[in-house]
Amino acid sequence: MLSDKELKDYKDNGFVAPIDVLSLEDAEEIKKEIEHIEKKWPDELVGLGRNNVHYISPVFDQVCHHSKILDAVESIIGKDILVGGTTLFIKDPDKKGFVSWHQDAKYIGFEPYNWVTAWLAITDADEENGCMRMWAGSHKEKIKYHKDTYDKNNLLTRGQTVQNVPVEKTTPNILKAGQLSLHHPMVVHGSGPNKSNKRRIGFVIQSYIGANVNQVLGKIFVQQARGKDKFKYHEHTKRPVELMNKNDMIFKNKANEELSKIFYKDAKKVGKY
Ligand SMILES: O=C(O)CCC(=O)C(=O)O
Repeated sequence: MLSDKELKDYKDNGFVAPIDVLSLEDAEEIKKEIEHIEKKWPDELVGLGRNNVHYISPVFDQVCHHSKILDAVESIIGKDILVGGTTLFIKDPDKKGFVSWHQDAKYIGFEPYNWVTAWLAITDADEENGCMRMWAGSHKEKIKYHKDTYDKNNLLTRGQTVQNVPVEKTTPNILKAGQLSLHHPMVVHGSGPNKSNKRRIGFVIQSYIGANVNQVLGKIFVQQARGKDKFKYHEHTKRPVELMNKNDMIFKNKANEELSKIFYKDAKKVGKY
């Protein structure tokens, strides 16, 4: 479970980090799984496909159900925990990918806000390679206006951007491979481009939701991670037992089509993710 100090950090700042979860070796295994999928199925993790890799890979599935992560998550949202989706945020060194300032609650559609986003570092994440930066305390304010920019290097779906963020007041979320951060639905955060010569990889459970959380913009599929689901708002799905099983791949695509409808609800155009 999170310590009192960690819980206070989360409540005061809207995020808590670093939390030790995996060994370096475990993180390296996950990186190898990504490289293996990319080599054998080059289209699988591209665009919309970066979402919900836990449906087609037991390695990622096990991360979502990892007891250390769930203990920390339980401290925040309680014991009835569902996995509501995952996303791989990969920044290659030769690309200009960045993530604009945003609040997850603005576009994800989970209500009430009894949910938390878990960002697991598969490689080290630091200021040079474009770790997240968090605007501490911004989760206590309202949902802010986001301008849809559709910048081609923005890793967010529609380039949704909060303007006038006091960057000098933001905190870098520096993590070693295997460490986790948890952030609040309302905290403003973003990340700059990768200026190093290595990949920066984050596997993001986006998000862990309490069983009492509905999806108000569309449909999602969930897995029971802990406790019970007495609300039954969502369709439950099974866990993968082998990598890239055909039926699991079809299911992942179907789930991602539904996710796309949520991400682009009322958007003027559809971006590449
Ligand atoms: O990986 C990043 O740099 C940003 C990820 C993000 O915005 C999120 O996990 O909510």
